[in-house]
Amino acid sequence: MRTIKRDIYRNIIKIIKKHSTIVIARHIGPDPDAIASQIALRDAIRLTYPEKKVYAVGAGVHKFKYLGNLDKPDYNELEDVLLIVLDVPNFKRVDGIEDLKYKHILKIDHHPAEDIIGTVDWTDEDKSSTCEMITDLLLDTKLEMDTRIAENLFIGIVFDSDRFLLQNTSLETFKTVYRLLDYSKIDFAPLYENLYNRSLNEEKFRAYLTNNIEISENGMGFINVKPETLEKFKLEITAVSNQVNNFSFIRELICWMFVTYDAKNEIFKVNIRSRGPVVNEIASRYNGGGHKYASGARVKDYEDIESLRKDLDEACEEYIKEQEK
Ligand SMILES: [Mn+2]
Repeated sequence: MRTIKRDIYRNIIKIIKKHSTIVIARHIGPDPDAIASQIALRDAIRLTYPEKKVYAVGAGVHKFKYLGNLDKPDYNELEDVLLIVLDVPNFKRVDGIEDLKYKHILKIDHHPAEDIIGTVDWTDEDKSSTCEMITDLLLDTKLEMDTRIAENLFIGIVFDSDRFLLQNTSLETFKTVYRLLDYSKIDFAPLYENLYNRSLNEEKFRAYLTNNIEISENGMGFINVKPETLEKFKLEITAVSNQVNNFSFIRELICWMFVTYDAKNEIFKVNIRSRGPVVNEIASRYNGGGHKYASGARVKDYEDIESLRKDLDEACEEYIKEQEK
């Protein structure tokens, strides 16, 4: 295990060293793990190799501006590019690389592998977050880390593990965080402010979800949040995905799906969470995927929503039967 890890680090440093231009991308609809890992790795490479041109690309999200700025390079002027893909396993979900020509891919991700295969590929489903992986990489190689980088990595790990609450948290996660805090000496408690401060409207919206979620006799929760509801609460569509983890410890729920309509792309976005059956295989049948117990899907009509709902309900029913045995 140890030597495998050392090999991967050596290969990662080698491929970074070999390229003078590097573009770092991550998934569409980014969360703090995606953006923080991207910005932290960019800044670490810049710090270690000031002569390299390194860009973090993709659409910015106002809410996560505190993590740092993204770049908008002119792709026509770039040559011999190393594309680093973080926190995403499939090409169709990579943000902002449509017109980019690249030579090699370095992939670092904690999702189950899909169609992206890096020239150098570090995929580890046992990691809580991409930020956990980047933290290990920076601490165990010559790549440098400053306070800002350490803060971003801490935020990414805390977010993706939901404060070490989710099943993706491991002994390794705590070891990595211990090493990160010990090395950087960051003052971490104030960082929660950026991550968790929210408006009263968002809290009222959570109450709305609690009051309106429909729960089947198999413990399958369902709510379709209409655009007019979000309007009423003066919230963005992302408010729904922000709330989906908050339903984790409700006894009556085994699995739940939150539906929103993305008018811009004319598609329904579904957030799925489970504390029973594995759901990413089901999600993958509906243009989605993700982690075993935290997945998403994108579907085009009500028929597919109902069919997904039924599949998840059946998975819950089977799960209950299995538990009773
Ligand atoms: Mn992640």
